[in-house]
Amino acid sequence: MNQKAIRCSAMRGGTSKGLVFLADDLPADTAARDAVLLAAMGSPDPREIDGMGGSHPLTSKVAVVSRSDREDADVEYLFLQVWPDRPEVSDRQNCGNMLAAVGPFAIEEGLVPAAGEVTPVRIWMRNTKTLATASVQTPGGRVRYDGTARIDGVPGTHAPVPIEFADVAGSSCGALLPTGYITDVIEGTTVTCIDNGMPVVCLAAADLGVTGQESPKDLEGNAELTKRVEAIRLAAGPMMNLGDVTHATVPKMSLLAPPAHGGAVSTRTFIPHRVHEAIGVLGAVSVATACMLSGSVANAVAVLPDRSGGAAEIEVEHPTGFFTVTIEAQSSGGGFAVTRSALLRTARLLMRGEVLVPASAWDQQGGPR
Ligand code: NQM
Repeated sequence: MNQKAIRCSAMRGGTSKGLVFLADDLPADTAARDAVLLAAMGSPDPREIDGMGGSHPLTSKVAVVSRSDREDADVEYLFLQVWPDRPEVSDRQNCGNMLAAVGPFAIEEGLVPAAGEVTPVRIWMRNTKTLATASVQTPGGRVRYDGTARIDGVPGTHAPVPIEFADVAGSSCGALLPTGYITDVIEGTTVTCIDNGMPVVCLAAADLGVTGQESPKDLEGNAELTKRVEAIRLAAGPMMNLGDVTHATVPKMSLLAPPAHGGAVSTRTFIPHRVHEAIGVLGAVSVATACMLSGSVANAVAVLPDRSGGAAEIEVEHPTGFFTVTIEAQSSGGGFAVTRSALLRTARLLMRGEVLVPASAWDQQGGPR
């Protein structure tokens, strides 16, 4: 046989799309696994024409799911970013959009039994060693995908998948403010480096000579801007405890401006070379948190909602609409701690079956178990 068939599902999670595998269906060896995933996606090739990838980082994603032995989790989720145009697979970031697909997948695959109208799935996110709980609609014991929830960046309405994070501060960088400061000056630009689930460098769009309302295409086509943003990113990496980030997909670079559509802040986010058509989930959580932090670059441009209780609903504007993040934070004695973040996603099972890779991809690197 010159092709190898591997069980998997294709799923949309939030505003992203990718393949979802059971860990046992992939090679245990990392190099062998990555070779298989590159072949499955058709990378390296900007069009990913010989595979399932969608030729953009947002549609070239992989989730690997397994049962968890942890007391506080039902399943484990490893996110892998397959670069469309480079033969690289990275586990150096998490993805809150594909996370939305993990709960439904876990129930579909029998890893978690449906429990009434709504089944909470506790997910250990292996990339960042943090926990999330996704609430999946399961009337009659089956995952429900249709519904009335709308998220910007996805046409139509679907069943809601609310997601809660207890504590994701310092998930990749070790601290909410990894440099130890609320602002730093990097390459002559004042920035706020923050990690509340995703390492993000917040920059004022105006400081970079743009309005922050440009389209992703226009920003990607601005050679002077992209060069400057990348220079700041490469310098920020070691300062954020991420080491050399030349080949990493973090930190994300979020250009911020005052809100233009009644939200709290306007964003255009380099992830890190393409500009997001919306904004990543945990990227939005980090930006929303920065908005609440007095003295930050984000706080300076944000228009914050009134906060009666502890929670704030921060409406993050992005190129295709809004992303609402609920943040509960406590400030005391000069300190600032986020106690809870919550948001809404939707997800949909698109295909279930087998992905076929050339046998040579499966057999190389010593082959699977
Ligand atoms: O920040 C894109 C996405 C993401 C990541 C990216 C994400 C997150 O939209 O949690 O969801 O920033 O690489 O899928």
